[in-house]
Amino acid sequence: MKDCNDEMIADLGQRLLTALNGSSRLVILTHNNPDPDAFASACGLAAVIGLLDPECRVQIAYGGIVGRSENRTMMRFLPYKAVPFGRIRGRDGVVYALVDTQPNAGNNVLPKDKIPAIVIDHHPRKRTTRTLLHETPFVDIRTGYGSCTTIVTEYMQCLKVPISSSLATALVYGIISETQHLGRDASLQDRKVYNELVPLVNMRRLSQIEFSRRPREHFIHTRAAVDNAFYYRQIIGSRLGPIKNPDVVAEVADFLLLHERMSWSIVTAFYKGKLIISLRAAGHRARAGNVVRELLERNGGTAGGHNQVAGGQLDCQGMSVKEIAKLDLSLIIDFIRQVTGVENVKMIKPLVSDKLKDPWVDNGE
Ligand SMILES: [Mn+2]
Repeated sequence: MKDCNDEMIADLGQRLLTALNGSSRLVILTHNNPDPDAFASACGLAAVIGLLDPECRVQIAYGGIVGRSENRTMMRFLPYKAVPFGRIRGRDGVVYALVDTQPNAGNNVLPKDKIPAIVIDHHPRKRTTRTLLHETPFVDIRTGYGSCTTIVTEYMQCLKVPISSSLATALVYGIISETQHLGRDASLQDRKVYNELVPLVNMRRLSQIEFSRRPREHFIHTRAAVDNAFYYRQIIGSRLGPIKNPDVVAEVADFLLLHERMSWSIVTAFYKGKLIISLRAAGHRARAGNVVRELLERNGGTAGGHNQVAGGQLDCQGMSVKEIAKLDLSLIIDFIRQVTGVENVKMIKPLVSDKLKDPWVDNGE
């Protein structure tokens, strides 16, 4: 249990209540295309607010879609319902909390004219988020934490919020999916919280979530990703071209990094007018977040991440398909150059195909 003295508890509860400022409605927003860490953090915060101010109506909402099978299964079993933001009606008088994201980070649907009441996150602050964070009454950003869920769980422990089995299951899945069972970007705090939650978990349910059954599309995506997979020295990657499910990008990046000889994976795809990029690194000190920021910010994109997990996006509005395809390939080459130091990157080799397909010419859909 996190060491909490009475003063700290009173202070944390009071600070959260002060941030809410007596509002009767709170919408907890996750980042777009929410992942388990985002859902679990949102549920944990909902439980905290539920105890601090039972009068306050709390809703959980997100932008984008939930595409990954594990995340869809998880969502079915969450102790609180999470809905697309468009379904939140009557937004007057609503205050907002952001979890696993920050105002103006480019990956959430917080209305442009709103300053959130609460921000809880474990991603580094960005230039774009600083001003709004300054005006946010409650900000807790701990970049040393492997998961945002861990921060919120510590609140529950401090404030003695009861943790049901379904909540514990969500929290543990949030932590283990974000950190690959505490092996990736995890801290001592993540591990401590995990150990305390595990006895409460419904293991059968957790297993159902982690090994969720998949639709046929999953196998189609996997096939396309492998067909398009390339490598250059210790870098593996795949360009997916236009896709319908943005979660596939991160999923494929994780999958490709399973290759025993590779230390980096990069996956790109095009979704809703944006080129999205996912990076994974095998090394604990890879600084993938910095690498992707350097890669994308010089092209006007937004990016962020941790040591081993990172991602970002580039707006392609007004560009032709040909230009986007060219940008897509040049990002890959830039990345390879950045990581290997090779100035003149000549050829990326297909991993299993005879010849690499151009996902922009023929993406099989
Ligand atoms: Mn997270």
